[in-house]
Amino acid sequence: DEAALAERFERTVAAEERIEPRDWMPEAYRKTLIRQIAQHAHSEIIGMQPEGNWITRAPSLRRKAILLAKVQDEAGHGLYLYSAAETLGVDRAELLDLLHAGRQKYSSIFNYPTPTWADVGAIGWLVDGAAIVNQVPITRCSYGPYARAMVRICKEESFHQRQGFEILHHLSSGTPEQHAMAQDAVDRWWWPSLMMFGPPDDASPNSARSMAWKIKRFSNDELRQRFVDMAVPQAEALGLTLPDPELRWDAESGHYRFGAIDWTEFHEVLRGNGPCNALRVEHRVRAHEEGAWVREAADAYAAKHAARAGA
Ligand code: FAQ
Repeated sequence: DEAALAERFERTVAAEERIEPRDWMPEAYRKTLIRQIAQHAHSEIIGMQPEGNWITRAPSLRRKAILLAKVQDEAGHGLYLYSAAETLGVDRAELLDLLHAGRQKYSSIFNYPTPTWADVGAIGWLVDGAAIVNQVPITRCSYGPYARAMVRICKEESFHQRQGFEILHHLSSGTPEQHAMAQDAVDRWWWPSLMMFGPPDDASPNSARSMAWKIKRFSNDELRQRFVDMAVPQAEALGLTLPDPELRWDAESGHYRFGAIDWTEFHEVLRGNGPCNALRVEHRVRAHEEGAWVREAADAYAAKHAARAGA
């Protein structure tokens, strides 16, 4: 009966074992996972756009090959994640419809523009850096398919982060114009990267339950702090500064203290009013419509095979 199943679920989670697709799970657990995994998948595929903007204009063949591979990796991450969501009983097509209708979210970070080549470096260093800090703990998520997808994704993200760091290092130690371009990109991406971790703990409605279910292992603020502590020495190694006059080492806590985040900006971006929200969704919907013939061809092919097998 339901009470026994619920007890078994609680025991499995408490014992650090995994919940698998065929196991009983509370409806709210399933809904939370679908929400988070879908949002994560949407972020991966919308996240292809800001950097995709530079594929045709990368400054050398080598840079272009690396960037192409990175953007393809993001498409692959999207696919793993949609597949993980499908194990919970939803259809990828359904999730895409919700994204296109603005009824499911994707990460706020991908609503900012990429006007210069240095933005590709800043995204790799800061955005992939933040993604790693957030996602490594998800390799221990209580839901098996999501946890396993994260293992491979994190390996690829750490290559992405290093390529971003290397682009910025190259620019930072180049001509004064190149150095200024790198600094400008870091100035624009720093605060939005801190917002990727989500609202502060006391304004995060989902955290308590997701932590009790071991979907989330650390709070939004804990992970944000971990990211700042990692980024500050890396910025020093790059010879770049972070745009926060209040940033300082606090020996007592063993952490860097940082200034106040502009949560009004975060909420505006979530409401669809960021600099590129409309552009990102329009582009995604257009790509989906232009790809309709591929889906139709695949369906026709599958139907033909099924008919032949039945004959
Ligand atoms: N943007 O109660 P909480 C990548 C929403 S990395 C937009 O704290 P939760 C790699 C949140 O959904 C980016 N919305 O929520 C890459 C909730 O709304 P809802 C993707 C945000 O879930 C790199 C509401 O605010 N990574 O793609 C954001 O417990 C380079 C209240 O928030 C992931 O998705 C935000 N930043 O914690 C690709 C990681 N923050 O749904 C290309 C997995 C919060 O109730 C290029 N996700 N919201 O309407 C998570 O770890 C969690 O979902 C959090 C939010 C931490 C994002």
